[in-house]
Amino acid sequence: MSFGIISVIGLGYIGLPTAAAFASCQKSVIGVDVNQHAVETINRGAIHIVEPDLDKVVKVAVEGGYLRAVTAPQAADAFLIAVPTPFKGEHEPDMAYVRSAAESIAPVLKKGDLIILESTSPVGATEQMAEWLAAARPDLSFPQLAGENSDIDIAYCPERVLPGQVMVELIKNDRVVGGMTDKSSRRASELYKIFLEGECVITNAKTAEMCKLTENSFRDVNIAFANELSLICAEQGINVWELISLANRHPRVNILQPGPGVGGHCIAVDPWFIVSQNPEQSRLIHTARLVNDSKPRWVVDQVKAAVADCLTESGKRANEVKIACFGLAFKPNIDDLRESPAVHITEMVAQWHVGQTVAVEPNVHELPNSLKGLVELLDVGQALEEADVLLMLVDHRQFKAIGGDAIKQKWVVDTKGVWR
Ligand code: SAJ
Repeated sequence: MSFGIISVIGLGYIGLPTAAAFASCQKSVIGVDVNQHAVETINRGAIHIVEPDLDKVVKVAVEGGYLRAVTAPQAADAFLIAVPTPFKGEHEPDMAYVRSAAESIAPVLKKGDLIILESTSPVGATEQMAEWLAAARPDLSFPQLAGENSDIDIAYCPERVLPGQVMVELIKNDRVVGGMTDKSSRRASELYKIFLEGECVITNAKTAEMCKLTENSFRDVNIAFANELSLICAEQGINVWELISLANRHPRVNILQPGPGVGGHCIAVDPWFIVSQNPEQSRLIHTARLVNDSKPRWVVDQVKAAVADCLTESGKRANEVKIACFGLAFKPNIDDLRESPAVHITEMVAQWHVGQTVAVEPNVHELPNSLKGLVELLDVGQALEEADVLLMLVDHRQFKAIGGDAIKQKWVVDTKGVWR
């Protein structure tokens, strides 16, 4: 059965690009989001998030009449759920948004519909979602009881696009499709093939759920290795970046880069889903999380040591020392400050330091709430001119372009090895 209308629930960093990708293939797409501002913005042909090239695709899709946004679900032939799955309490996954998305589409479901969960989820989430749907619609049959003959098909298909490159990776990356039945998998693959150039690789729902968690945990563990090396190298007086580039010349070694910590809403979150479901078995994954989460505090200690040296050597009083923090985003060349270690470190530094702390972030015009009234936002030139201590937190292209001779300061804490 073909898909006349496709509905995407959740129009954020994943849902909106996905909706736009279907619409740009001349499919009729209904985007649903509880955020009225997002819905109005999209219906004007504009976007409420920052992602290269997304604005153009959304504009064309809306103006062509293929994409429209609404605040409450309407009937469709396929529903893709792309809502957040944060953690709560002791790092347990919070499935409240998925539940409420599932319950919101239940009233408009009809025989023959396909539902795909894309949100990063703990193992078993797709079955759990199917249970919520079945409870809401006892008149329809679902795969957990009716198997291949169910009225509704359900699959899990995780997104795996890299923020900053979403519009390319969405089309090119392979997709893992985990249907609750073979029919569900086949239909989900058929749906993605509308815009996908990568391959659809079919498995079951549980394996697909674990696959997504595995990908991000793999990256977290590897970043933790680099971050741990940076601590060891600091003790040993070895330049960690030189060390890594040398070690990476070995044909089977490929170490990632240390930094101020791991941020964003994926890598710092998803490994906890594995840990919370398998606390006994996931010792390495758990430790990697702790290593990465402890890095910001270590960076702050480095800043305290640099300020102490500055006081001794310059003869200034602490309140006369100005610290400039370069970068607030959670990674280079984006404006996303969510779960950013750079924001957290800047806040800790500013709270500790009695003198002035300033931040430089070329990708934003306004400080996040946690820094308002605490630090001042300066441009690169001013910060280099006025600061006594420099703290490099995010290797944005503008900061990498600063030549070594432009840095006159003696006291530099460089968490990205950019100004070495
Ligand atoms: N980081 C380092 N050192 C590195 C690489 C990254 O410290 O060598 C830090 C970054 O600065 C950042 C954090 O890790 O703070 C995460 O950045 P990232 O670029 O590794 O990943 P995300 O969070 O932008 O996107 C990840 C991707 N997952 C993988 O590469 C396995 C993406 O493909 C996923 O779709 C996304 O998570 C997601 O939504 O789950």
